[in-house]
Amino acid sequence: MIKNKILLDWIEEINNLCEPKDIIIWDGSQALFDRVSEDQVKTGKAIRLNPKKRPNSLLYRSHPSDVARIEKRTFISTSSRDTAGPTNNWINSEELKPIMLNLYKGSMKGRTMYVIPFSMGPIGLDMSRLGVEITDSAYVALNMQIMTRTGSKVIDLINQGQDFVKCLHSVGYPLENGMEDPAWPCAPIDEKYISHFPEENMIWSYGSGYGGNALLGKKCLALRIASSMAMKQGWLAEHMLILKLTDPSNQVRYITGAFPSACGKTNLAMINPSIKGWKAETVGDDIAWMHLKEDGRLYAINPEAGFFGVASGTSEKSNPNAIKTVSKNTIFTNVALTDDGDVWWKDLTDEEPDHLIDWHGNDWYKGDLMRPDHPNARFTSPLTNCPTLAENFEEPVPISAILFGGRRPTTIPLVHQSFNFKHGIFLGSIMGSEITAATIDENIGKIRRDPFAMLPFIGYNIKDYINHWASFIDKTKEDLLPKIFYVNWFRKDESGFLWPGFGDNARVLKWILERTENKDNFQETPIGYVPNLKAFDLDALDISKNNLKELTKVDRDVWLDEVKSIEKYFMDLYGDSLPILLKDELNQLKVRLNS
Ligand code: GTP
Ligand code: SPV
Ligand code: MN
Repeated sequence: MIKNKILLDWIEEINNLCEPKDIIIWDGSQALFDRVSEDQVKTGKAIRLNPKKRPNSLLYRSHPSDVARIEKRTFISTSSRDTAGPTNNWINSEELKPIMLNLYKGSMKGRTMYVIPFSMGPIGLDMSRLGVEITDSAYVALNMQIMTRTGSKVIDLINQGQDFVKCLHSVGYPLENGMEDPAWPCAPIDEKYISHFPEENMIWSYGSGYGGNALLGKKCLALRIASSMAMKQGWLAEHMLILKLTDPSNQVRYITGAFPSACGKTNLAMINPSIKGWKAETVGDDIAWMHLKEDGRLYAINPEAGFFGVASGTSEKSNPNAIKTVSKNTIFTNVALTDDGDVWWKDLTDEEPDHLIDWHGNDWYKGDLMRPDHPNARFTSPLTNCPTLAENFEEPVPISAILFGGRRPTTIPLVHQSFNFKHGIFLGSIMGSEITAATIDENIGKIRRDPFAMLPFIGYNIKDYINHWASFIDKTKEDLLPKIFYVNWFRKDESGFLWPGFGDNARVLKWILERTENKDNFQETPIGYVPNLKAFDLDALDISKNNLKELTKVDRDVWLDEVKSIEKYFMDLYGDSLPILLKDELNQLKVRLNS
């Protein structure tokens, strides 16, 4: 039972503002989950998949305009533009609030309002943070149950006086008397707002029901609001996977990896190493919260309780552990439906089925030009479904290496190590990647810089973000900090990817862990240390000599062009406030390339 006055008052306030027909306090029980799921199926919002094929699983089809995060309608709202900085859309909070309050007025008419108390991170852990999402979307409630720890234990902590982030969400489709409810209600694009108020630790989302726009514990709280809290409190909230690696001598180490959306975090987090004697286990696939502990090392937790993963491309061949993870208790969004009540997406099987119902709900036949699934179709599954989940997945784990990466068809080698932590921050700051379908954008496929894979997720000024990363150098010993690497599984030539990727990425991980122990397995180049191929595990690897050479080559002319592009990027983004660290590192890179 909720006793906390702040929470009770807030529920009352939102009830009066949004005028829902009734209220459900989310208790996190399976019984409630089942009851709401059943109701969703009965009212035609969701399809229950064939329980013999996919037990306890649902399929949702979104509105065609509501298929991904929408960055141009995502705002950091504060009292001054400078706190949000150049990477965020900013609106003055005093200006935005009346606009949004007007939208929220009566916005839940005819709908149930769900009050969902949740914990990001294990309930009660000092590194965890609490939130309460009020939403009029059952889809959101069901997904939050999988993605976060919800229910009465969280209410107990709030009753004891623990702070929580107020997260308000409405699909923005009030049902005035007798109106029919569409399968996926949402508001037109210009009425959508995904707004963050870091000065008040508050989130207001309106008009979208999709993933990162609506499951407010995820990108909104665990990255945008948390990154701003982390800056003030001396920790890091990052868009990173967390992986546990055990080598043939049974030594256990942990790494994190920041790759932009749809660039391989879930895949690496569930890797089946192709090299003998190595074991990989999953801790997290999207977000890492990292704190320095008394021993001077950086420890990470996964604040989430589930996976919200990209379906497309996931197959028994590319990611068998994800295939097992989605075998039951899973919510699918925008995948295709098979004739026997199961799901299908591009590349799930080599052979396309003869007939499907596509993500719009229309017939689809083999050979049709339009694909039957959306490229950003997703699965929502509990962490505990994952066969490679580490048994200690709820403990903070010490990080030995941080990987940055992205989709770069040229220029960036398969892997290189930074000379030190400071240089590593520079590598994070210049990351770039092809834009993917994880966000609604006309420029899919074009390269954009995505520093630390956090471009759409830093909740404050990026210059302060860089300086915050730099502050860790003074807080502990360089030796104790994770070593920083830049990886690129996506180098291409005319015939496609140069590197086989997936399970073979373990070869790169092995090299990386050897580097953390200063093994002599490298060659020095102007951009950092790259593998010495004589000391790189090529055992039973099917790859041409030429591809390997290409993957580890650092071409000075190409890099001098890259430097020009970085200089322009830094100038456009930071202008006069380029952090000194970045200025220094760029100068040193130029010197090394010209010597
Ligand atoms: P978000 O959930 O959006 O943050 O994405 P993510 O970073 O977790 O990406 P994910 O692992 O879901 O991979 C996205 C796409 O990249 C999928 O289609 C994968 O098949 C593909 N992919 C992942 N790893 C590799 C790799 O090593 N090589 C190649 N060629 N493709 C990969
Ligand atoms: C991403 O886009 O990085 C995702 C999916 O993980 S979403 O939750 O929609 O942000
Ligand atoms: Mn992500």
